[in-house]
Amino acid sequence: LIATCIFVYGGVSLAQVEITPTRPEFVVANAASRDGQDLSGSWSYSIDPYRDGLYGFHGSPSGYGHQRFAPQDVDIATRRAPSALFEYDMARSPRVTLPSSWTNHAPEMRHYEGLVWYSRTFEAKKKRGERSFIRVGAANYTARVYLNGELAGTHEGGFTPFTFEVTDLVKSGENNVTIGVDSQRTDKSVPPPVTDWETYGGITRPVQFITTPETFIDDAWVRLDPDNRHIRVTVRLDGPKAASQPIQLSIEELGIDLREETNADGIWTAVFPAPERLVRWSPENPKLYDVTITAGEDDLAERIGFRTISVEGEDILLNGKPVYLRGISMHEEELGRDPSRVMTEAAARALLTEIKDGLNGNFVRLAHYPHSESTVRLADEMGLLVWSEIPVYWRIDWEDEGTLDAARAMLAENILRDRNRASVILWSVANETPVSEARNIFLNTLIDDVRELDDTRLVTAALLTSQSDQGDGEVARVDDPLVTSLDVMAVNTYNGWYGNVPLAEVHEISWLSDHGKPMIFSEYGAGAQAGFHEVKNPRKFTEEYQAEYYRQTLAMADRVPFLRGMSPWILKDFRSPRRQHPIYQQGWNRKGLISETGERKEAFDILAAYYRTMTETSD
Ligand code: GCB
Repeated sequence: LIATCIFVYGGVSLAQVEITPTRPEFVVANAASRDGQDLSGSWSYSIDPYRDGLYGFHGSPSGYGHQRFAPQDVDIATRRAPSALFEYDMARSPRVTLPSSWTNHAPEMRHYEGLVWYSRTFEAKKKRGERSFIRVGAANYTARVYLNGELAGTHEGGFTPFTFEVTDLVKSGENNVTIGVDSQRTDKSVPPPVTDWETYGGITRPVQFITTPETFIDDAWVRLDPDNRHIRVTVRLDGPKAASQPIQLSIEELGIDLREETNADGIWTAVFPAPERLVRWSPENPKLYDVTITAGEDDLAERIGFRTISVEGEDILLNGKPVYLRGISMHEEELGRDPSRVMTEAAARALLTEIKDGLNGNFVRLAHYPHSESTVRLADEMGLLVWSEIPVYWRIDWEDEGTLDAARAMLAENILRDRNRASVILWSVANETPVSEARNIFLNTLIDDVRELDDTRLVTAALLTSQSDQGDGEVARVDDPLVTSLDVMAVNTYNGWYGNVPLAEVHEISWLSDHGKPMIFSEYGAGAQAGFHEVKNPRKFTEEYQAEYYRQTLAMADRVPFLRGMSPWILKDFRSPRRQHPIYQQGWNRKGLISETGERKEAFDILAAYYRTMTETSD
């Protein structure tokens, strides 16, 4: 299936872009359910701003390096050889609880961008015929994983999981795992160094030591076919006995029990009629079924919802019926004055409940990068439709092959992790990227990847629009050439906050599109400091200004004939180093409808009432 094509632009033949998506070596579907150990907990850490652990003097090889020794060895070595020189000692370094970003390990690490070493030990017992892996849920931005001093693998990308096999490195007894995490990005990274959110370097999701049988179910995808009448299954085994292996799929509640065999590549695909009594998953009834797959010595349990999502003309259809996306955007940042991007299930539940019950929403945009798997699983369970995106944000190096490879890898890791989640309806490939030929090629490659990895969902990207007043009032046009490749047009629009249109006139803006596709407002928003009020002639950052901004924008939205949903910016105030107004911002982007501690601002009720009316009229 490997096809290549040559893109030529600006007179230069840029590169051969491989069409086959960059798949991770291991998917490890439902990794949290795997045997092994959760290595969350106490780790020692040491900062390494000059990357001495990687390179020695004048860039020579690293010598001992932080990763070479188990924590206790440094002390033992210097006792034995008093002249030995170590300028770190992981055993006596401070300890922190992982997962966590290092923003709050110590005050001086608040804005640290660079390398940090983490180390801990764990006990293991080697068994014949068993494989072992280290899996990291997310480490921002690059990571190097060592087991017992040996490099197990490296990874780029701060928001998607990665798994390295350590079967040959692990030993019975005590093992040392050391992870070097480097948050520094360059102009070739995804995202680039400048964004509008806190970097949160560190290991922000669980680290697991996983054991599996020699041949195991690496990937299993069970979904309702877009025809709404069949269930499709794709399972991939990994290991020496992957080929021609008996395999079984059961969904007891539906009386489904299939037994077949994998093909010569260890893959099993099946299509069978969906039973009459299959209940379709929806926000109103987020029905999940227990699905079990068994192959040889391995089995995998999943909870899966079945639904279709499609587009017909300017409508988005959920299970064949038009749906309006009553949403909001959110960052992965928990409530509280000192967040560290560790989204526990409870923390995610607190935020998603504000959307579902507080705002009467049915949709969340998980911006601007893949959020944790447990958040998406919670959306499945609670009944919230999800927009999932990768951090192709603002100014990416569109012409760099390494950058494209990094983005493609993130996309594949994200889709393969979450394509069993009924809640996810939209894969987004970019946010607010300036139009150019090179950018279009880059993003179209990603769009092709999505369609190859998952043909059951919609593709979108958050775009910018052009806007002008040629005597007939302000008119906004969706004229980004990327629209032709997308299923759903999404635009970010900030009239009344950024730009020159006076707030009082925002409701008069007209929208034009001749694409015949549905559009959603992927962002609009205004900042307000919770508790800052000015009733008469309110200025920016008052709750009243933000509330009026919502009134105006919603009145504008009512006049857009092809608008099928929105995810305003944003549920909660979030940390952003760009936002340093000493009174109103103090390092926080204040466009939240709730403050960082959960206080609702006036605009919250305006959006909640708007969405409530929509549910009443659609019932
Ligand atoms: C945007 C960006 C978002 C920013 C927001 C803002 O258009 O997509 O990441 O945080 O504007 O607040 O300016």
